[in-house]
Amino acid sequence: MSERATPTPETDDPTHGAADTEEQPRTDDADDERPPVTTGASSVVRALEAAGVEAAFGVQGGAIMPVYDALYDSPIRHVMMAHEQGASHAADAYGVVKGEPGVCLATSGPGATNLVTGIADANMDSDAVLALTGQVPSDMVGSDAFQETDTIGVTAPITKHNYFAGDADTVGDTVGEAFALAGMGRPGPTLVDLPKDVTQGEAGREPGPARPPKTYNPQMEADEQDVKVAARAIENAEKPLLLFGGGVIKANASKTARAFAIDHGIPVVTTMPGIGSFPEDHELCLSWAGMHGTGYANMAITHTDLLIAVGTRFDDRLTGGIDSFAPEAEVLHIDIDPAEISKNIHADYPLVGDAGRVIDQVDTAMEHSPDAREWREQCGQWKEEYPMDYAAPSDEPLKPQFVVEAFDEATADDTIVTTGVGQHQMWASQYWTYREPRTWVSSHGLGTMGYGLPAAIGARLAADQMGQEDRSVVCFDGDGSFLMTMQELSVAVRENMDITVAVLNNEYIGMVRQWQDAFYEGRHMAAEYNWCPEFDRLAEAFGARGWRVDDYDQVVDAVSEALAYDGPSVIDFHVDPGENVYPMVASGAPNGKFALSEDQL
Ligand SMILES: Cc1ncc(C[n+]2csc(CCOP(=O)(O)OP(=O)(O)O)c2C)c(N)n1
Repeated sequence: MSERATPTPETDDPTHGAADTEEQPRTDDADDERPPVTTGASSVVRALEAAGVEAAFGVQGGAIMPVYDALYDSPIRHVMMAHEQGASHAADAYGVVKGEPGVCLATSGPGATNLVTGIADANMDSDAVLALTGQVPSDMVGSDAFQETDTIGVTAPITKHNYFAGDADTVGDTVGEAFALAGMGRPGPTLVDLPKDVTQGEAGREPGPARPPKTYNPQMEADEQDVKVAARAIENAEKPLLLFGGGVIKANASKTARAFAIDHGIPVVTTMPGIGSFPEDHELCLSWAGMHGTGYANMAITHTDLLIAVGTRFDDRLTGGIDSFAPEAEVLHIDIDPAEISKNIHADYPLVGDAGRVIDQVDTAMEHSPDAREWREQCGQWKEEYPMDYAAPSDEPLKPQFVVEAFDEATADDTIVTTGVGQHQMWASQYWTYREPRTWVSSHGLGTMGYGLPAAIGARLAADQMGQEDRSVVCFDGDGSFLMTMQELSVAVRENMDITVAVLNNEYIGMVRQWQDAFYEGRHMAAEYNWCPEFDRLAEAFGARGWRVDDYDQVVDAVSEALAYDGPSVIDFHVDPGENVYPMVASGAPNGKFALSEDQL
């Protein structure tokens, strides 16, 4: 949530960012080497370069061709995706991993509408993405021209801001502004719609540096008086609980947040997007709370007397019933977006500002830590009482949780995990121990099936560009989710990307089947695939490596062979179709009423 576009995430320096590109002027020599800006399209590309953009994901087409033509001369690495949805998810994940806005491109009409799911996804998760869309020439707008869609109208509700470019000379400035805005303050997707006459039109000037609009000045520090009052509340709390949301990671504030929790001995739960902000193997960590969060995180939320929430929008998957959320607690809410304060959950102590800076302010204002020894012991007891485990009887099929654990065991702590949406996503978040920010890359707010594979492509490129070629990228996918975007495997093969896809194949759209069993008397309407392709053979047909695994004794070898293969690989794990995700808090129920089996729902 800080001003950023940082080349190295987790610097905990919220002052650098896109707006600072002005501080790094190019040398005259470098200027001389570049062809002059002659068209709107070359100005667009020059603006991207000036903002430090190193990669873009997209699909060609008539109205965006001038921009692609200008990219021909650019060092920006363009990854041609199979589908524009894949481009938007890849850009999103690239941005998450790299800590700067990801860029995607599409032509007008269907190209732009295919981007929409990824833009909406980025918007829900406050991920910084810049989308550039071609548009029919300005004088044809409104005429139902070939491939004309009102992209501005369609994307207005799902972007932080969007722009209709009107002038070849200034279009580069607009693109720079959109890039800076996407990454600054509370991040989000921005879009610039580029009519063909504007990108083809003559331009004679270099775009200026990427700068957010002058009117956009997010508050970085909280009011000092409010901070003092909040500090007293923390000192006096008997059962304080930190709730770290995705905003902690976006603000590059994980180090600061960790130090605060540890110095003051305050237990931590995270939201799902906040996974990785605090090491899950730390004794203070209760992992994530909410619908499928841990029993102990949900118990802590239920009994805390002061919930210190940082960078979260209190999504309903976290809160369950609003009225029953954290019933014994006062709420201290730190967020950079004032619109989030008391939107869903009333904040007794609202602190608006950048997560890292405000935590620092509160820390400085605190005269002593709360006396939370008994509370910490209580949280520890809940961990023992409600452990995350699963039964794996030998007469039942392979359990998906075992596969997740096997991958976690076989990979380093900095491994990046991406997922589709469904049961597999929940197991990937429950049975993997996340220790670092920006290692958990998933679709939270929108819940977009198909996010996993294109996200793995974006994550892979980001890691490679950061010089982390040895880092593993693992995508846990469902059979249903994989079927939605698996064509992007062609991209991974073409670009020789080292990613491993683990399909937790239950031959169901399993999360729907679980809900049908729990809430619709087991009527499996449109939830069962009575036929599924052989994903290992399909992978081989794409030019990737493929394995099929049915039994426990095949898991370890397949995992290590797939990880060792330097290129895209797919393991089709045939897992127990009847396995369910627990714990589960039913929609709208109190967090403390989590079920551990179907009969408790
Ligand atoms: C694009 C999209 N369509 C529909 C849904 C509704 N939905 C949520 S989970 C789910 C099942 C996912 O099935 P699969 O990917 O096989 O994963 P599983 O639950 O079996 O692990 C569906 C259909 C969704 N989240 N996204």
